[in-house]
Amino acid sequence: MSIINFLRKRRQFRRICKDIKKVKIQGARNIARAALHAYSLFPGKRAKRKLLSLRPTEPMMENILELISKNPDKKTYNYILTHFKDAQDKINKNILKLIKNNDVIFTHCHSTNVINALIYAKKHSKKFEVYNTETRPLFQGRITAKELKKAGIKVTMFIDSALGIALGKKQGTKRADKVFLGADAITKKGIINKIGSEVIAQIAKNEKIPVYIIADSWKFTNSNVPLEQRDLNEVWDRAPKHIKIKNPAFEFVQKKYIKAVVSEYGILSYDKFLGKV
Ligand code: RUB
Repeated sequence: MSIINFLRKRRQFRRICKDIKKVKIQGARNIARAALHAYSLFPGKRAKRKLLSLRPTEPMMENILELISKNPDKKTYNYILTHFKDAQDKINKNILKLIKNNDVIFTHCHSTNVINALIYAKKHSKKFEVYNTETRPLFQGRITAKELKKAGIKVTMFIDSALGIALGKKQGTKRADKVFLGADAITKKGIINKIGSEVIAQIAKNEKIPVYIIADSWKFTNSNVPLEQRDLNEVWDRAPKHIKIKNPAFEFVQKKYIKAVVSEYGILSYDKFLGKV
């Protein structure tokens, strides 16, 4: 490799790492895909360790880095990319069966698996609207709202603490018919997703609104998944000293709150999904 080529690749690798760390590249699938590309620039243990250190709650990234590090060739690289596409295509078709005309779908944060499926449903003439939450402190909900709006889907964004209003029929809003959440990790006992997801699932259960997890099955892991704690400055930049701040990025949603997992395997109850992975 020429020195110019080496420097160019190093710059690219560092840029991807920075963007993943800063959540400019966000969501399990986008992170895994970017990590795959970064790894292919400098295949090896060091690159793998570095990438895995960036977002600790990302088993999909771990799964694909495991795959590519065992067979660091073009064939495996393409196999992984094809999987992402095929899984999403199947998820999209399953979502089409789930959405009824005039549904109000509630979603949280920004999930590529969820958004692509909603856009597919819209393109296939489903009439529905979306309620979403802004998702403090990094406002990924704004990305969701913008992408849905661009696709011609009616979207209403709520502040996070208005969850109860967005889900139940209160203060002039309709009742949500379904909750669609993405997942960073799927485990035997439940899923891990953006902070707020557990409260959403609990309110939905009280309101008898079904919660669906829309996710590629490669997010499944048998390992213990650490829950990422993020920089306190994201919550309050230059906060006065001696104020303790917490910034948990993710939380666990027990499987008892989940009506079904919508993956490339179909729309399956949690336990049936586990039987497939
Ligand atoms: C994103 C988030 C998403 C899942 C699934 O969190 O919680 O719901 O990652 O996303 P963050 P996808 O913004 O902190 O990465 O469907 O894109 O894999």
